[in-house]
This record gives sequence, structure tokens and C-alpha cells, in this order.
Amino acid sequence: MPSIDVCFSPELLHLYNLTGKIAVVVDVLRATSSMVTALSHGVTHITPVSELEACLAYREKGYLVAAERDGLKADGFDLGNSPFHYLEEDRTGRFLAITTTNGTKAMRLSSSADEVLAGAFLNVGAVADYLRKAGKDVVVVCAGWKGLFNLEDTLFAGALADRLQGEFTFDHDATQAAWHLYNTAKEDKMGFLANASHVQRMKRLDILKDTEFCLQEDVYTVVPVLQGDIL
Ligand code: 3SL
Repeated sequence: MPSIDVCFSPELLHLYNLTGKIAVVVDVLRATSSMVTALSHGVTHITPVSELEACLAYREKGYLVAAERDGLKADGFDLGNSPFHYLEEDRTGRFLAITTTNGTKAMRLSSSADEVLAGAFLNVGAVADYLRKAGKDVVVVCAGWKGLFNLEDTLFAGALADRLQGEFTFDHDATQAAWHLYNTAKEDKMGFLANASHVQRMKRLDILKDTEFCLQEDVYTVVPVLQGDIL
């Protein structure tokens, strides 16, 4: 039986061997949720980029360029990092380059895996279906916040484990911890996360509606897979 493991921060990735495995990168608030939403609403390709300057350079190729640092849209970019950018305006057929504080970096740092997927609550069921069919060992890579653990990505890891229970082994303590937390939180994720550091940050920035949106399960069926530089 394949296993599902959880890496709580990109800073811990040096302790994991991703070779031969599928990495599911998650940044629930909000990078991977925005990516899943964008691809579900007409954006054709997404290029995750680590640095601001490299991301901005994609504008010359006709891309929409999106950037977030510390929760805010970075100066000079078309978009920040809200899923509502793709719900409130038609982006059909656009190519997007995006850089965010943690999510796009986590994706880049996971590139030694056989496959890199973008996971979010919004597509958790579709990701679980993909992993069942692939039948390979999985590591959920939580983007966290500047190297630190966060609750929301851990809850996603637990939700994914929950969907795969009985078909994947949970022999790592990280998986068991994430699964227990998710089962404690699942009836009221928003309440459970009320004091989480990034939820507090989003409250201060008056973008709590993004949190509510990103905590919904199974809204979309798209499974973004990194192929070269592109999702
Ligand atoms: O850290 C990230 O990559 C972002 O998703 C953070 S934010 O939700 O856009 O503030």
C-alpha cells in the first residue's frame, strides 16, 4: 500500500526524499487556492515563480503577472493573490505568472518529486482521486509561513489523508497529527482557525472573505500538475 506523509514546512524538505513520490504542495491561504480557482475559471497556464523581478518579466510575453508579499499585492503587478481575481473578472485564455511569499517557493522546492501537484480544500477530492489512480507514495508539502508551521495547510494534509484512509498507510507521525487535527476541526474549520496567525493577518487586511472561500471543500475538479515550469 502506498503511504502519505506530511512535511510541515519547506524548511524541513531536506529531511524528505521526494524521488519516486508525488508532492502535493498546499498553501490554503491563498496561493494554491488561487491557482486552482484561476485554472477553473479560464486561465490557461500558470507559471509559479519564486522572485518578484523574474515574475514581472513575464509581462513582456503577454502574461498577467500576479504577486503577493506579506498578504498584500506587490507594487507594479496586475494582480495580488486572491481567488476573487478570477471570479470577478473574465481571465479566459490568459497565461498567468505568479509569485507569493510561501506557496510558489514551496512548489519550486518540491521539484525533485516525480510529480508536483497543487492542492487546496477547493480541489481536495479531485487530488485524492488522482493519487488513488497514481498509486505512488505521497508527501504533502505545507507552504507554512516563512519557514514556520501553520494550521491551515496542516488541516488540508489531514483532509487529504482522511479521503485516502484505508488506501494509503499513515505510518508517519506527521500524517497522524494532521489527520487528528482535521477531524477535530472539520465541522467548523473557520472557528478552529479563528486565532491562526495568517487568519489574524487576513483579518487585519480585511480579506476574511478569502479565508471563507478557500476553506470550502470540493468546489473544483481541476488538478494542477507542474510540467516543467507550468501548471
Ligand atoms: O504565502 C503565500 O504564498 C500566500 O499565499 C500568502 S497570502 O495569503 O497571499 O497572504
